[in-house]
Amino acid sequence: MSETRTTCPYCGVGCGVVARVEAGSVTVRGDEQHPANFGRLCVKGSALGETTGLAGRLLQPELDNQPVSWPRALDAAGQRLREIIDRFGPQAVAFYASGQLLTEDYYAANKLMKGFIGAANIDTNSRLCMSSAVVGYKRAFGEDMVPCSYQDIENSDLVVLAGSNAAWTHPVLYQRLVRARAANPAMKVVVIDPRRTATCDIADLHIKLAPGSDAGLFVGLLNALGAGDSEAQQRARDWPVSRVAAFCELPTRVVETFYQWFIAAPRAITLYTMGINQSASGSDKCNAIINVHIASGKIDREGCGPFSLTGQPNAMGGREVGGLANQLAAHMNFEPDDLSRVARFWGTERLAQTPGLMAVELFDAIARGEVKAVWIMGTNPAVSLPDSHTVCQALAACPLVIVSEVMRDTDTSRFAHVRFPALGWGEKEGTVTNSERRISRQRAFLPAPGEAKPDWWIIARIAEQLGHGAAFSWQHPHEIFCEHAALTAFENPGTRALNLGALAKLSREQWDTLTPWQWPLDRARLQRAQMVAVTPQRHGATPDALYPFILNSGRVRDQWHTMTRTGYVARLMQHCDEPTVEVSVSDTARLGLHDDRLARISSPRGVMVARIRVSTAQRDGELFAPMHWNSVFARQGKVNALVEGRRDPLSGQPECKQTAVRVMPWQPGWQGELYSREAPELPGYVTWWRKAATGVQRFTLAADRPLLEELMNHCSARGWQLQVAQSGTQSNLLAWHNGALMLGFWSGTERPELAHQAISDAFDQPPRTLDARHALLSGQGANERPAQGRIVCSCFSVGEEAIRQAIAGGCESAIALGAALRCGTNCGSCIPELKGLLAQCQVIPENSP
Ligand SMILES: Nc1nc2c(c(=O)[nH]1)N[C@H]1C(S)=C(S)[C@@H](COP(=O)(O)OP(=O)(O)OC[C@H]3O[C@@H](n4cnc5c(=O)[nH]c(N)nc54)[C@H](O)[C@@H]3O)O[C@H]1N2
Ligand SMILES: Nc1nc2c(c(=O)[nH]1)N[C@H]1C(S)=C(S)[C@@H](COP(=O)(O)OP(=O)(O)OC[C@H]3O[C@@H](n4cnc5c(=O)[nH]c(N)nc54)[C@H](O)[C@@H]3O)O[C@H]1N2
Ligand code: SF4
Ligand SMILES: [Mo]
Repeated sequence: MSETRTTCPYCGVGCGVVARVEAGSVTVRGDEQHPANFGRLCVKGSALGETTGLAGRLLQPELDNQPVSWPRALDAAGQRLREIIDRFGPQAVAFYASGQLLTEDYYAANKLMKGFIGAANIDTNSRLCMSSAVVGYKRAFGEDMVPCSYQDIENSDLVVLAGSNAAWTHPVLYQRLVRARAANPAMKVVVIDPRRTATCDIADLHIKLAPGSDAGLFVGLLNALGAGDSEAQQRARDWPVSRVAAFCELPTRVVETFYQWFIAAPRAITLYTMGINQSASGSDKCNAIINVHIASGKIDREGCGPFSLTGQPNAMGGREVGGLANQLAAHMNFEPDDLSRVARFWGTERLAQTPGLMAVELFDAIARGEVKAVWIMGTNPAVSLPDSHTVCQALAACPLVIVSEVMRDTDTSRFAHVRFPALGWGEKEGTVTNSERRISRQRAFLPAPGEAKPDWWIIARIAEQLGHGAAFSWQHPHEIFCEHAALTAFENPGTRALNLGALAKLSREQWDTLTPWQWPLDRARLQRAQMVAVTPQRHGATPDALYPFILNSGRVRDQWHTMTRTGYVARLMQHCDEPTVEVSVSDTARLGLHDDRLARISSPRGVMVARIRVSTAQRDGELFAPMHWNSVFARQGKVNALVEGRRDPLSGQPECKQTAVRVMPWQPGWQGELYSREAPELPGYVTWWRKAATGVQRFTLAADRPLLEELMNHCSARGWQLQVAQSGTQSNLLAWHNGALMLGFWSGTERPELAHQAISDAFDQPPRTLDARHALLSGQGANERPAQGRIVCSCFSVGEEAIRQAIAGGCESAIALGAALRCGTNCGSCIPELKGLLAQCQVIPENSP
């Protein structure tokens, strides 16, 4: 048994984790000593142990879909890159990296691309995430400075969450807020979101504004804060409450209440994330928020400030090393002094002199054939970039696609000519920086599996192949960290706030034992902060008769991004196991949509199939779908197939939150469930969803043409014995081989109700009696527990049915439910849903203070 202190690889809260390896199995608990979480973890963090298995991992390099040795893969990749650089110049090469890489990996990638290949075409998925927030801070403070810490949230009088569903996306931080508010009854919480989300659970005011209209609300607040002679304040005078209310589609009293509270609060903090950043005018929205903090003096002191929460575990580290195409390194820019400084520090004559291509632009350049080689590391752009059909076409046509991945099969890796197996969480060593500028160590506690290597190592080997080995001769990530820290301190007499000089001389042992370290605030910069004049814009989606709805997209509680790790964990799929589309009650009635049935959503770019959730949380005319599903987990489940690539001209960040679409009911000819030892190839006419199950493959299916015959042929061809039952629209099939169950299929006009546990058990332990086999064929188990309904509490697997029964039995509060069933007593993320079940049909009035 051994214990290792490390950091959670999911969200930007950056919780400390203690990982324990015992007899080959990994369990985790929160690190009581870590200042981000003081021992707490959310459900994703608690399930980390379940993600460390090797199923689906890429464990050997691959070249043109064939496994090869490292020397062969590196040689081929190096040679192909060299050829392209020699013929077309460095601008024909690009890297697309990730806020999930460790700082050391990120630094190495940036150094190779900008410093030695000599083009700045390295951009990252952070472009889709917080690039508008970076522009906002730079314009206000002259540098990318996050001016708040988590403690400020606890010590504030007014906490405003704008475009953030923190209850699901920054759960441990949200729970800190829940506790702080309980301890301080005077504290108020305002949530600004067109949907009522779980985050609204503790809101004193939910501002359910029109999508994309946030700048109007904050510019109006700047006006309400009173006169001032800056350009920003003068422009804000055109925004009286009446105009704001009309622009944001809000009752005047809601706007007034918010303004009164903000003005009256001695301390106020605004937390903002994707509802603000993912906008064609996201940078302006960030500055509209920063402006009200500057104008009211609610900045640079405890409990105050504009706090952009970062999404990814190392989005901040990426910003520190200059991972975006329009930054240099260590918070330096493409300006003469900075260029010369970085070139001298790296000892290079090839440093890129101008900014490179930003994410969406980059894939456009690939599509046009201008970029001929792309190396993708730690991100899955075929799913996460808008307009994914165009992205896939670009990748399919690109002469050289290199992918560094932990998983073998992803939507993106399907296009790769070279696949490099990367070490994953728990296997690699390095640092990450969380939302509050705190640097923590990720430490290895598992052996390197197969031939997987750390990302920095792969980058350094390719640098060697390209003839730049001397500048990449590191033996260990500790050396990279110190080099990065030294660059931040190089010729920095206080001109750059990012100065990690204190860490530049850490010995290997000191780096190994580094405890969480927060870089200090630069007060001088905050005191010189500038307001930026903002003219509120509407979002750019243009609904019309053909595409009359606005589609919003974002996260669900228990999945992480493109599901490559969380999608295989049964516990994490209980809460939401298919892409859903949330539709308002009156829209469902108008369009003939029904809860739990299927719908097709389409835009001019593509189509998505999702299960309908009738929701009182949605505004009329608006839909919400998760961003997570992709071609590995569903057919037609990708929301980005619909999203356009409109983006902010300053930050390049795409407007993922608003797309004009239409939605139509889809009643398929049949729906079914398929269990199989190995995933069979499903014909193109079947729509399917992969479910996480242990020891067996499970799919939910729907189609207009029957599948039974094809499945029977599939089984017969393998010599399996068939057991078939057909009556009316129902057809069921079991296939056996040497007494073992190989495949089971159940279908009908509606989704069949099955004894799922008994079915997956039968793959392990085939039923002995004929009766039991017949029961199985009809989808029933001998002694199946009663259906639990949808799992609400993932930590203790408590289903909706049990909760409803407990409520019927007298539980009147979330606390009482917790005492009876344990639900909500671990991470607390499901408490909003418990309260929802308690409140049942009794809807909390929206927009009422
Ligand atoms: N469970 C889970 N947690 C995660 C992640 C994950 O994949 N899963 N990913 C992490 C990452 S990288 C990120 S960036 C963060 C994102 O964290 P969040 O930004 O909190 O998450 P989202 O669900 O993308 O969007 C937040 C909210 O913006 C709202 N919104 C949409 N349009 C508007 C608008 O015009 N105005 C306003 N005010 N709100 C609007 C949406 O309705 C949604 O509720 O989450 C991090 N945490
Ligand atoms: N419509 C819509 N689109 C969105 C969003 C939205 O709200 N709506 N949100 C956007 C945002 S904020 C974000 S951050 C992006 C996220 O989108 P992505 O970054 O594309 O999503 P991930 O699934 O996190 O991709 C990470 C990949 O890296 C792999 N990986 C994991 N660990 C390692 C490692 O150590 N090394 C290497 N080399 N690979 C590793 C994983 O298996 C996975 O394939 O999506 C964006 N796209
Ligand atoms: S809140 Fe974020 S960092 Fe903390 S355990 Fe959950 S996913 Fe991990
Ligand atoms: Mo993100």
